[in-house]
Amino acid sequence: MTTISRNGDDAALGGPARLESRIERVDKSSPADIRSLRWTATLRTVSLVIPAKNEAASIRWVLEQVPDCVDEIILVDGHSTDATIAMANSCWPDLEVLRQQGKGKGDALRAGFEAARGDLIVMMDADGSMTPDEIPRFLFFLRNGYDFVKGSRFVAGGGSLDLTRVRRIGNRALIQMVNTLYDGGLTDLCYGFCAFQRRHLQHLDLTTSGFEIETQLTISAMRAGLRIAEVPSLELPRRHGRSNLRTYSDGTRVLRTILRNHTQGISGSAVQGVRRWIHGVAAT
Ligand SMILES: Nc1nc2c(ncn2[C@@H]2O[C@H](COP(=O)(O)OP(=O)(O)OP(=O)(O)O)[C@@H](O)[C@H]2O)c(=O)[nH]1
Ligand SMILES: [Mg+2]
Repeated sequence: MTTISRNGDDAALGGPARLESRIERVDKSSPADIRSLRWTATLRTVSLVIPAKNEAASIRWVLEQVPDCVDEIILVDGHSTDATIAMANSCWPDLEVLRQQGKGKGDALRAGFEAARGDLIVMMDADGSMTPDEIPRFLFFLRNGYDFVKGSRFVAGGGSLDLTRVRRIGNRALIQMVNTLYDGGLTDLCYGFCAFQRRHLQHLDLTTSGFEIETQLTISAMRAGLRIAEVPSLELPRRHGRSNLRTYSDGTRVLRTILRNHTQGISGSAVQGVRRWIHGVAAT
């Protein structure tokens, strides 16, 4: 379990103040203005969670483009040794910074989700590979009946200028596996631009610490019966610095996440049988 340390109290950060201001607006609306009251009530507040590890050179580019529809930004810093936090604080005054106690992108995201207060949570990377301009697309679906919205690089309108050939092949194989085992119709899997209704967080039952968190999120959403949408997203190359992803070991963790959770039907029994055989009877 991750412990969270916030850099200052809520009032000093001004984060909740922004959320409350919307609630106040609703309370003070005149009864005559019932239509606008209904409209405001359906807006719902938005938290943006950004995991960042040594992204000082990119974070300004990201934060400067965050659209007004975002009410709260939570940056989860992964023991950065550069000026990530200072740079982020300088360009978004209301920013909330969590200093991650554990390790890994998944651990960071779980800490950020726990701290988020918005009704809708959006997650995106800090390296400039995802464009905040796309956030309203995700929110549109969440505000129109969907529970979980995934960015996809492989639907019309999406794309990637970043994927290497090996990662593209690996991602495709893993998507195929998920679609077969979980009877899904996904077009993308290992991509960290997603959004969901915060009230479903408890059903997602997130436990992983590394890059496999995106896979666990998606599989958990499918198993929980959430209404899922995919929206086109363009992945750009990271703007500066080095990737934290290790293609083969992180790919293996994704594979294990897919197999660990598959327990349905004949193929589920077979997968769990093989897992028990490899790990001994104690496999869970
Ligand atoms: N807080 C935190 N953030 C992390 C950690 N590892 C990665 N991140 C962030 O998670 C996001 C995705 O990580 P990347 O290293 O860009 O991984 P990737 O996008 O698969 O790799 P590239 O395509 O090469 O950029 C970035 O914003 C990282 O800064 C971590 O251990 N802690
Ligand atoms: Mg990246």
